[in-house]
Amino acid sequence: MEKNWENILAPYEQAVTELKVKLRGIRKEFREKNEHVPIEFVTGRVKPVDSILAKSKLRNIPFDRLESEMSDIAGLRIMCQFVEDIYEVVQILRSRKDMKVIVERDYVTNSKQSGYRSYHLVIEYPVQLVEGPRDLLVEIQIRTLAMNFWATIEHSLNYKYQGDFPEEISNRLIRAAEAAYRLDEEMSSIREEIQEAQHLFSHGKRERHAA
Ligand code: 0O2
Repeated sequence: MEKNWENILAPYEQAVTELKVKLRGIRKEFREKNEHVPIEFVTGRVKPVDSILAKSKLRNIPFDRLESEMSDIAGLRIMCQFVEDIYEVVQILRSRKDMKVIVERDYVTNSKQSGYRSYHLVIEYPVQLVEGPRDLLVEIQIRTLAMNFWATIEHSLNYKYQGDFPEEISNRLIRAAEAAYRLDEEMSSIREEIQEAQHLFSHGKRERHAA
């Protein structure tokens, strides 16, 4: 029988929409308190049906176990300026009462062989449906802007080469990952200077607005 994917994915759409609002809310709270904002921007998506099917085939996940075994049908991405912000965001999410962190993978400290770096959380998030509450798995990836730049480029190249990169490209990607790592380190080392400048800039902007 043909599956009604729109109905199946509707709760996941709801989870992504709600979490985007909540995560952007954290950003707003920090800004209003005039403190350094650890979140630069947030994106979210529900995995397209063809990707769900491809992944379930690859991992041998039967349809009736999708909900419990595919943790990234709903996915959020949080981009930060500094590596330190990533850990602050993780701490904030761990302490929230409206979600429960059930898996943590720190690919920031332990990068993948590809050079990929990012902090992954899988959370259990309750959506309120007409028939009652339902706990859904949601994957949250937290990374710096430099890590995001690298992962986005690598992801598109991966799409082209299906993971089978020519050696030249592979080597360049490794070098690019190292450069992104060094960029994060440099930015962290002048973090206080940058934050002070940003504080002065946003303060000035607010005063100009008020005038
Ligand atoms: P897409 O298109 O981003 O959705 P899981 O896949 O979560 O069940 P696994 O493999 O242990 O289990 O998860 P992992 O490695 O913690 O996270 C998988 C996701 O992380 C990927 O999702 C990517 O979004 C991202 N990711 C992991 N490794 C790499 C990498 O080497 N390069 C890039 N660009 N992204 C990576 P999907 O489902 O593969 O794809």
